[in-house]
Amino acid sequence: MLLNEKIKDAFKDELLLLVHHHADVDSVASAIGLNTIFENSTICASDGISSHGQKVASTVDIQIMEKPPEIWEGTVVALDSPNPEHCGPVPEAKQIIVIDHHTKIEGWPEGTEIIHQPQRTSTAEIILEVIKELELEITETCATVLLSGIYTDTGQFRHANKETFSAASDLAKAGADPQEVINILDSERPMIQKTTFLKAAQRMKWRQEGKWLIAQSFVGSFESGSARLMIVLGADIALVASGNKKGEMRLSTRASNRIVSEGFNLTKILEEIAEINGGSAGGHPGAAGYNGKGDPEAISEIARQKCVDSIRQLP
Ligand SMILES: [Mn+2]
Repeated sequence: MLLNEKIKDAFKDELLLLVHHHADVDSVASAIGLNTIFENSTICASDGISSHGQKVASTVDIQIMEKPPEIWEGTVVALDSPNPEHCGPVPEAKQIIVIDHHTKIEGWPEGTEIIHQPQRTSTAEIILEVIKELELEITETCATVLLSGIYTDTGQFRHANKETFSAASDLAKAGADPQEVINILDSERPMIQKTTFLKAAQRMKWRQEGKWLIAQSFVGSFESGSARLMIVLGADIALVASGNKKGEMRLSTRASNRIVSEGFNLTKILEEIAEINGGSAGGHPGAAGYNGKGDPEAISEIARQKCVDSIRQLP
């Protein structure tokens, strides 16, 4: 059972569904899934929604709050966000509930109820379980949106496990249409995204370390999509960094299934960067991100060196 009595009661209160910064499809889908079921809920995205997240949001008629209130007279539900920095500022509330599947959850205030299922391939799957346990009915829209969260977070089912397919099957039974999910998410990319991906490829440098290929590039936005595409091109590890004039930088990383299955873990590497440079890191062994301050090239280079060290320790 995922839910205790305290959590069940908290769901009866006014809900603020908080997605993480630059919210991805899984986070947005989890929020919309709950929003279709709980009338007394509001979705809040304090730092924007990714382009794919927006596509999913545009399939339903909802208002998304852009600035969280300082105090919320009810329950705050943080979705797909392993720490408060990822979705902050988090309002003061009667109860905070975190629902997440990232490897490591930390930094939440005392009294927070945490539903942590790192074996799950998406937060959307945990939302399905929560809805089932609360014995609420899943609408067709809810099912389709949750399926889009699973579809995206599993890299179109490439990282799926047995539980993923079982959840997807339940959603299909509840009326989710797989073709609709593909139509929503695989429509043509905006021009700015296409040109950014091509620039990422143009600026890419790669090196071989033993039997593994490490690629690095720099862009102004769309780091994670760029990193994912470098894996498609053949890299085993992709590091893509961006920075802004305020001195903030972001590093998005991806690793191939093959190197992850040998024990390589990007989250560990980015957590080491956070230890040296401050900022925050999080993710999964094959897909992780770092946000902090500093020179994107220098930080990316440190990460690359750490990847090399880690490769040398693989069996
Ligand atoms: Mn997720």
